[in-house]
Amino acid sequence: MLKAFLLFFLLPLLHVSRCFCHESVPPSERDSSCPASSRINHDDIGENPNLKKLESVARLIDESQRILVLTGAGTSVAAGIPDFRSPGIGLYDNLAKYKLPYAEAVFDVNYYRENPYPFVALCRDMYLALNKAQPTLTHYFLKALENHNKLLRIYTQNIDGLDVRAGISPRKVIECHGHFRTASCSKCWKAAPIDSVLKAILEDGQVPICEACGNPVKPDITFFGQALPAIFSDNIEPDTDKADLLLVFGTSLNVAPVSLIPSFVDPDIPRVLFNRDPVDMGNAKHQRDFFVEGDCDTNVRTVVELLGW
Ligand code: CNA
Repeated sequence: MLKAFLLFFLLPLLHVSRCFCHESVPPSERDSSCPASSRINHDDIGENPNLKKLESVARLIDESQRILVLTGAGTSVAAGIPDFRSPGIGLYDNLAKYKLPYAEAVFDVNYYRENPYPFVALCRDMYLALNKAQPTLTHYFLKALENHNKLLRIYTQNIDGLDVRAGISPRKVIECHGHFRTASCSKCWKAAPIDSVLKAILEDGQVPICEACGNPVKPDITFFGQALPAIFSDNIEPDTDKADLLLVFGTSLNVAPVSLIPSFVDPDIPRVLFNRDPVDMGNAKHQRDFFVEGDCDTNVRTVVELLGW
């Protein structure tokens, strides 16, 4: 009920602020009585500073059947796609040439209707990078979760389509912030043919215009101020109710309503954050949180070796 209430009010994409570590691992979770750890080859794993914690994580994965996954831009950084908020290298620190009133304006639907040129210019660079990118080790790990019948669903904030390109079934992936496969008007929401929209943006450097109302058209990636795709609200409540483990990868959890997903799972469900930075997952009632610091691919490699997959 609370989830439905929050989702109703937070359905439009919103920016929120977070920057703090939430970790509470009871001592019982910190030992290494992991069934998978009997298969460890320490020579292969090397000196991962998170090894003890990862043994507990591998045990949780081994024991779970309905793993819910939440991914963000950090999952695809190793594929050559910059994230938004990493200082210096993230997209938001490299937008000066567009003279935006604030960084997020480039993805704001109201701003786009008034001034579509910054997004159109950015889209050309972004789309080329997305097209060249190949799935990362973390994407293939998620595919392995599906192969082992452990994957309930992936909620991704990414718009790069790399989950499906890693071979994960589309029905297992919810693209919370949309994708580049379709397009529509930013005002009347009439669908427009994606091929001509991409041609206008990528080849001609032009703003695609809606034939019905004359406003700028854009690919169906979700902008701030826009509702999330219905597939998100249709599935989030049953999925968070069913989950027996939550894995979160490479996100600053700064964008609502996706940032609420970790607080939607029951407090007794373990939550694992794989991220370079500490991030608050919300809901202090959770007693079984793990923060695995560092690059997700590095830590996922260790988990895979611990699991013997
Ligand atoms: P963000 O706010 O840029 O946060 C990324 C987080 O990932 C940060 O906390 C980083 O420290 C962390 N990180 C970076 N690299 C790694 C790594 N290799 N391993 C582990 N952690 C890492 O991005 P969010 O995803 O939180 O923000 C949501 C936005 C980003 C969504 O609306 C996306 O559409 C948007 N986005 C998507 C892509 C993509 O599709 N690949 C790229 C850039 C931004």
